[in-house]
Amino acid sequence: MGVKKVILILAFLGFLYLDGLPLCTASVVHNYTYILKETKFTRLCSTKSMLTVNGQFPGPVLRVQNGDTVIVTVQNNGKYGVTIHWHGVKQPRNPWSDGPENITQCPIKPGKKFTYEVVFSDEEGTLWWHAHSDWSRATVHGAIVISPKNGTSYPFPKPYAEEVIVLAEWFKGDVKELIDVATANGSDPQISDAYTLNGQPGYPNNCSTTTTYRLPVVQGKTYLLRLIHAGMNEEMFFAIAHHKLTVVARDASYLKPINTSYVLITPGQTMDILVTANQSPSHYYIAARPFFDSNAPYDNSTTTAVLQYVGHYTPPSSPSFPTQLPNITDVSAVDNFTTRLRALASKDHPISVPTGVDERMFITVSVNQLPCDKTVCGGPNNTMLAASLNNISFLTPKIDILQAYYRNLSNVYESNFPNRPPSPFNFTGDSNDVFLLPSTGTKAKIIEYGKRVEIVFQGTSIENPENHPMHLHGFSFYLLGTGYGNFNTTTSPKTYNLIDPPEVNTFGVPKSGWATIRFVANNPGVWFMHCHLERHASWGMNTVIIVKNGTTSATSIRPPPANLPTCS
Ligand SMILES: *[C@@H]1O[C@H](CO)[C@@H](O)[C@H](O)[C@H]1NC(C)=O
Ligand SMILES: *[C@@H]1O[C@H](CO)[C@@H](O)[C@H](O)[C@H]1NC(C)=O
Ligand SMILES: *[C@@H]1O[C@H](CO)[C@@H](O)[C@H](O)[C@H]1NC(C)=O
Ligand SMILES: *[C@@H]1O[C@H](CO)[C@@H](O)[C@H](O)[C@H]1NC(C)=O
Ligand SMILES: *[C@@H]1O[C@H](CO)[C@@H](O)[C@H](O)[C@H]1NC(C)=O
Ligand SMILES: *[C@@H]1O[C@H](CO)[C@@H](O)[C@H](O)[C@H]1NC(C)=O
Ligand SMILES: *[C@@H]1O[C@H](CO)[C@@H](O)[C@H](O)[C@H]1NC(C)=O
Ligand SMILES: *[C@@H]1O[C@H](CO)[C@@H](O)[C@H](O)[C@H]1NC(C)=O
Ligand SMILES: *[C@@H]1O[C@H](CO)[C@@H](O)[C@H](O)[C@H]1NC(C)=O
Ligand SMILES: *[C@@H]1O[C@H](CO)[C@@H](O)[C@H](O)[C@H]1NC(C)=O
Ligand SMILES: *[C@@H]1O[C@H](CO)[C@@H](O)[C@H](O)[C@H]1NC(C)=O
Ligand SMILES: *[C@@H]1O[C@H](CO)[C@@H](O)[C@H](O)[C@H]1NC(C)=O
Ligand SMILES: [Cu+2]
Repeated sequence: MGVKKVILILAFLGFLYLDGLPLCTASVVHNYTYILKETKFTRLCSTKSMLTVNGQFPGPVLRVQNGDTVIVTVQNNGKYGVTIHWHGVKQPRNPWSDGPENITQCPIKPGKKFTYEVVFSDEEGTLWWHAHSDWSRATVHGAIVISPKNGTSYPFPKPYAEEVIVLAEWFKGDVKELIDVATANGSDPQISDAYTLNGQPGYPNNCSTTTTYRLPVVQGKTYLLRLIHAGMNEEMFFAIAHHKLTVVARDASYLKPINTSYVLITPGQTMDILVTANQSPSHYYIAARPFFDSNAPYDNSTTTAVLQYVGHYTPPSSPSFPTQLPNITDVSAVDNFTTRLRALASKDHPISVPTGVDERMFITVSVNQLPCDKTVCGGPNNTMLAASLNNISFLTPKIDILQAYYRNLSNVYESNFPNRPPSPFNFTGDSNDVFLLPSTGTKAKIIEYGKRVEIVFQGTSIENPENHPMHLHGFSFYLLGTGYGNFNTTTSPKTYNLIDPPEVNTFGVPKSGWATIRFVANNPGVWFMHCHLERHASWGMNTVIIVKNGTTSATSIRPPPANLPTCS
């Protein structure tokens, strides 16, 4: 997982002198070059060509310090148009470099390039980058490591070493073909053939035992694992045999340390985890397997790596497996972990939860069916599977919404995404026939700059209830609470954590339950909001939040960069 750092320069050589002491106000700019290209990889005994960045899977690691800026020139030498998203980077005033296809830019066409300016502000910990076009992120993704600023340190003892761990999903076939076929047919897409940990399926997958990823550790030392879930369609449990984990950050925001024997991570999320090599020198399996609790098809396999103590000893013929790794349908294991998350909320890492609310939204999150647009479709009862927010299944436009908004183009999107579903119903009851059929459209929600926004996401039992990891670009936000059943405006808010809620960018809306987030709309721009299960995003479980300019240039969208990809 080598870093392909091309050049490192100081951007501003502005030093302030105060009583003769130089106060460094410099911000550092890093230049990276990403070449998108088809590369051959062999996994599970078969070889395929797939889209990669710089020929690597997972892709290169972006390494920055808190507050830096990264210039990434993406040259597309692949076969189709692609965009790149910097997941969890807020990009203040700079939606132009956010990435989602036809939301903030049109795709970078084969043979063309585009230069992203990735602006870090207060993020610290681990994030990741990934392609944001169709399902190309399956193979085009990598870590972003954000270290503390000079003169500051982690809010925990400095680990001896750190390691990035990327979970992903391996499809033997061509990912673009399989999603194109499923989309045209309205059917469930094919499931993956294995999960990978740092690019390797590991034992017990076929042809994987000798190539298993190995993490060498020195007995007595503490390691910082930067865990990223880059997988497509399933949440996952993760554990290490005989070792305790201490979770210290999520989505590049610090937590009160959580001691646990396993974690649950959804696609899109990142977690910083301390692990001390305090067992007898041996080999131990690191393992991840899905959490899945619905009728949809899913990959039920397990991926492993080996935590391998250095030194002279006789290794076991087979490393021990983490018996504490919860079973696939263990909902209580999910809740026991996710409800423990609390922001660190210290003097050095303060939080500021909005106490009031100016804009209140209630958004239902549903899987639906649309009528078949041909003779035979692959969805249930000859329909096409769909998904919606507030009963609107999102249609991706052919011109990016950011450009349409900035240049005032009509007929690209509508500004009427509603604050409520069309009519109330028993969301988590027997409602299958009520809102099975959604409406379709490209509707955005417009929010005034500076408003305090609260969104309650309500899972429904339409078609196929399951847990939905929702993600909003351009922000991190406070997760105030979650619960099962219908959100109750009287009783549910009484359970909110307004003291130290975790600050996140992706959170699970429990199956047939609700989740509430709060944030200040202080980042002008066009920001995609969607389920991070890729099949639901493909079916339309998306919308767009447009935050208007404030009253000053410092609170307004920056001018567009040169050479934005053209739409056609
Ligand atoms: C932080 O320290 C590194 C290494 O000395 C230096 O290259 C970098 O410019 C410093 N960053 C800032 C913002 O001063
Ligand atoms: C880094 O990239 C920026 C933007 O493309 C460019 O202006 C600058 O010259 C590059 N720096 C170096 C040292 O190449
Ligand atoms: C390994 O391959 C065999 C033969 O194709 C297959 O039956 C088996 O399910 C595979 N095992 C795994 C773990 O994928
Ligand atoms: C995984 O799913 C396959 C196919 O549905 C099934 O045959 C197998 O028993 C399942 N394995 C586990 C461990 O649940
Ligand atoms: C998983 O299920 C199996 C079989 O029901 C059980 O023996 C095992 O204890 C369970 N594991 C956990 C971690 O709950
Ligand atoms: C979850 O926590 C409850 C209460 O502490 C406990 O009874 C249950 O066994 C836990 N479940 C798992 C899977 O750890
Ligand atoms: C679409 O789904 C139908 C019904 O399941 C099936 O007969 C047909 O083969 C599918 N077509 C494709 C291209 O997958
Ligand atoms: C298919 O249609 C029948 C009859 O309307 C209905 O009873 C059944 O629930 C439907 N199945 C699904 C999966 O929607
Ligand atoms: C909604 O449906 C659930 C599940 O069927 C039921 O338990 C609950 O009582 C219903 N709520 C209302 C208000 O009808
Ligand atoms: C909300 O909870 C209160 C108190 O339990 C109950 O009286 C009320 O009926 C609930 N509201 C709805 C819409 O279910
Ligand atoms: C927002 O402010 C910028 C900078 O002043 C300006 O160029 C732009 O036209 C304004 N309006 C929109 C919709 O971005
Ligand atoms: C995005 O727009 C381009 C035209 O600029 C179009 O070719 C492409 O299919 C669109 N992407 C999606 C996902 O609709
Ligand atoms: Cu979803």
